[in-house]
Amino acid sequence: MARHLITSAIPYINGIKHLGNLVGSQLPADLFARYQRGRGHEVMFICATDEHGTPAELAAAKAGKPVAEYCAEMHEVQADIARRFALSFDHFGRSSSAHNQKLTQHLAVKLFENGLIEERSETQMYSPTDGRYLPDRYIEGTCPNCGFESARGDQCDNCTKQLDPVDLINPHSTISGATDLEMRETKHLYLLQSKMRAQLEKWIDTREGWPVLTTSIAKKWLTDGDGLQDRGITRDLNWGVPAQFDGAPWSGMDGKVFYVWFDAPIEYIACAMEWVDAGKGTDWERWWRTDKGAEDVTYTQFMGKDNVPFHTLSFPATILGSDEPWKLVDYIKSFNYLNYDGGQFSTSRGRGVFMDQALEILPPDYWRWWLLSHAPESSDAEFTWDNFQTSVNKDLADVLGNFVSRVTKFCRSKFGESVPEGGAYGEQEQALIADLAARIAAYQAHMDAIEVRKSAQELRAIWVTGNEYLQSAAPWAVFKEDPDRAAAIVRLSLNLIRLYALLSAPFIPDAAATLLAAVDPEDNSGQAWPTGAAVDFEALPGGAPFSVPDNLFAKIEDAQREDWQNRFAGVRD
Ligand code: B3M
Ligand code: ZN
Repeated sequence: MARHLITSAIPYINGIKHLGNLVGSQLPADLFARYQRGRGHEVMFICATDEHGTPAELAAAKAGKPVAEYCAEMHEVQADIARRFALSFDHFGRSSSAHNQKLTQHLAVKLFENGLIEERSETQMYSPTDGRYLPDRYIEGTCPNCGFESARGDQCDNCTKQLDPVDLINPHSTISGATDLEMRETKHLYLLQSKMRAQLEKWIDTREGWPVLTTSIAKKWLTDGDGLQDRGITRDLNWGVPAQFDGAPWSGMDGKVFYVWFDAPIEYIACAMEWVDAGKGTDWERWWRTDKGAEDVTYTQFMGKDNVPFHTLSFPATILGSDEPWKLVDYIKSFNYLNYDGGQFSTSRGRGVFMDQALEILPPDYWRWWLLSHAPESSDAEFTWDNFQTSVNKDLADVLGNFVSRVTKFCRSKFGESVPEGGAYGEQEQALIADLAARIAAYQAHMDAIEVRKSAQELRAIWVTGNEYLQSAAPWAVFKEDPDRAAAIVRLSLNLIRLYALLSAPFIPDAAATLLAAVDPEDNSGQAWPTGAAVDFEALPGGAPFSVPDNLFAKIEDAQREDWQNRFAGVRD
């Protein structure tokens, strides 16, 4: 039994994620976790909310709540939506946990001891009125480039020019509006990534079979002049992992916290400690410490392409630089962007469908199927309502749903609610079985390689194969002349439904559970993953009870599609 550690990029706490976020990390990670569990392997699947940094502080201020309270609430909201999307995390943690704070501080000390963190002085905007140094995003003023009056300290939203707060004309604090800002000298901690270039390059060069998208981004950052610069890892904020703490080998970092991207990936590890605290397991070290059993773990990360540099360079720099035996990632699966109906999804403008809204209009399996079968793997992909309607209606309703409904209803009307006995599988059945065996092997190979779209295509082909068989074997036509022959056809078809339930569960877990409960209510056949000789077409023996499941998938009507298209075109309130 193999052991798989699987992490999804941890979503920012501020707000509910849209479908583009979902398909770029959490959903394909869930697909892979469910598949590996289905294969009988041991899985630790981890995700969390990313709670620190300016965005969290700003969102809390906007909501009129203390930031800790805001984060606690939003964590519950995101956890609930994840559950409703059937995301099967073994634990959904919080980067603001005590474990993450402790581990982040511990790793920073290790890096310092290894000569990879140093203190540097710099000048920064200080606001006497607010009594604090202001991070770039807390300063606004007029853009020197285009004259836009609300340009941020780091960037002008009007002309997109990257800015430094000192470039702004008439800068003021966005907290108090104060204009009496002054430049003062302050200290920050820097991670000396430049010292680690050779080690990181060697590590990346020895990764085998990584997707081109992942390695090309990593390589670009390594070799481009400004790629692997030393990086300030502290910020002037209150909300975060304090940079000054008992046992810190530096002083003068009061009022500063670690940069959110420094502590966020460390939460992957801390989350496993939270998993122990939550009583879900006992031994996190055998997943994360190569000196405690994690050397035989396969660790796979899922993320959108914008997160790749942090996972191929920054986080490995932390891990390698600590010189402690932490498990490093074995495979990074990254995704391009999903666009929305002729433009981009936009959180700030509320454009597109967000996870909570999606579940208000349709069950999770509809979304899971469309998103995964259209995952933006080799290039960006686009969600359109037309395409969504077509693929739900064809793949789920016409192909899978219709097959199940025809087989179970026909059986009930002619043979009653038990698997028909009599007859034997003939040539046509043997041909189907051989065809399916090859397709199942192909499906598994794609799933093993985390080729999400190809897996979906093969699964769809497996469903289609059953439909075509049923159509040509036509038990309704032979029933009168040869009821035994009809019985064999229906028995095989019921077994196909069982097979589909097992194979489809990673994509559409709810529908799969409904199918399995319908055709094998007593779980006579076991639920082992159907592979090789275990692809059993007589697993449901003659005489076993079954029931006709409720209509699995409803078709999307044109009127619904138009209604939703209009509803989600505008701005979310
Ligand atoms: N929260 C960005 C994002 O959600 C960031 C990922 C952190 S992964 C350690 O896309
Ligand atoms: Zn501008």
